[in-house]
Amino acid sequence: MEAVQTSKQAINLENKYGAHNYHPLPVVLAKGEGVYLWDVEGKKYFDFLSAYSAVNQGHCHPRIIQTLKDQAEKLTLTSRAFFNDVLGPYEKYITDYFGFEKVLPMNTGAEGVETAIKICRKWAYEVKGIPEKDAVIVVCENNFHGRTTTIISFSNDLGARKNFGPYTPGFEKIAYDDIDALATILKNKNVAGFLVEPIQGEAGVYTPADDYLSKAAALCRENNVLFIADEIQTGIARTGSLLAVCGNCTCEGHCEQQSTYVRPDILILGKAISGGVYPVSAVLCDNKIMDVIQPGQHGSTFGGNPLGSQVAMTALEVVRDEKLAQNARKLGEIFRERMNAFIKTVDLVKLVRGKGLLNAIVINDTEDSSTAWDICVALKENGLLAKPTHGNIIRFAPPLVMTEEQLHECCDIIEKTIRQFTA
Ligand code: IF1
Repeated sequence: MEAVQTSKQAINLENKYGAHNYHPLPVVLAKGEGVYLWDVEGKKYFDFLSAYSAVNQGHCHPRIIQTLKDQAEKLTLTSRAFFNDVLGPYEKYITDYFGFEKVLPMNTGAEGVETAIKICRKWAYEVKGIPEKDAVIVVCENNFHGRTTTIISFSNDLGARKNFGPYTPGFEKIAYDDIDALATILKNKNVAGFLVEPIQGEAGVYTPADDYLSKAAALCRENNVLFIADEIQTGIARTGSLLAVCGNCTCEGHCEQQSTYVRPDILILGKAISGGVYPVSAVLCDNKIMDVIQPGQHGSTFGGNPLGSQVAMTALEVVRDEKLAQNARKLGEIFRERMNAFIKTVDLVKLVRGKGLLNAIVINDTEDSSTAWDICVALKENGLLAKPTHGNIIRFAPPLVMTEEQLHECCDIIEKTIRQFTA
């Protein structure tokens, strides 16, 4: 294998031999540890993206890596044609951890969402009694749930869906954070489920009204519709509680008695469930829903493999042991306080919004301007890595293991960099 000696070499190889399905920031990373990343030339950066909230536990967390190494030397994959000695204990662990009766283990987030869609539809026909092929799943405008053909069928992001048709039918879109719109569409008795992000990440970190999720879940219950929470990006302590649907709870575990907890009928997890070390996703629900899936009706080669299952258990232990939800809550409040104070001093930034350590700033420029991108390139030069979501919005999502001192250092870098554009 040709090891790269320089960043330029790596970029050239990717340009020549790789599909151009991304436009990365011009930095080539070679090492990660905790909140830090190093490029090929040895320059050190703060990571303020966390691989889109997949490395909440920090890069190469020693406990997770050790688990990976130990299991990798024993057994990595059996397929589900046979049992293995890790999957059962993992399934018990994760269902206890999140308070559901069953889990269907998959690999990527999109597979988790596809799995939830299939379970919802099958439940609609076999339990709710909707006529076959008539099930409707309600989604929100500006959603992001992955990039498979069915999922982009209900996206309104042109870049994600153009020329990938014909599209999968059976989805209706409503405005996000609009309870009346949901109440109206639920008059359609063929609605089987409501698939929603507790905070819309890719759309630009849109946090809904405090009572949106609880009212939405209540409407779903009243209409015998499944409330499906996509916590692939907002889950695993990112927003300052174990799940974004936990509301303002700061416990490290999962507690149903918490007053603001909005229990989904189907919970979809991914990304940081494995600490960014191995692709693991999970779909959790109770028997009355999960039991519509019988042998031979759904699965995947790597789903529930012993390596990913072992890694996920350690990654979830780390969230609890290191109180990452509480740290995310505390640091998130400090971050937004500093950004709000800073925004008062510059015209270039309109606002900061977010929850826990999932935040974004909105640049005071047109959607199609390159300012947000240019700021991210300058941030890189100043030792901090972040990337715009859409147009003029920059997402800030550091690993949840960050210390208060490191956060202040990062805020100093962000403020200094943005001032370079206002001089
Ligand atoms: C990309 C961001 C995008 C997700 C939610 C499901 C998935 C994602 C709420 C699918 C994945 C990733 C995908 C990556 C960029 C990133 C992302 F919001 F996190 F920034 F695109 F919107 N549900 N999000 O956020 O999970 O199949 O990727 O494991 O595709 O560019 P996946």
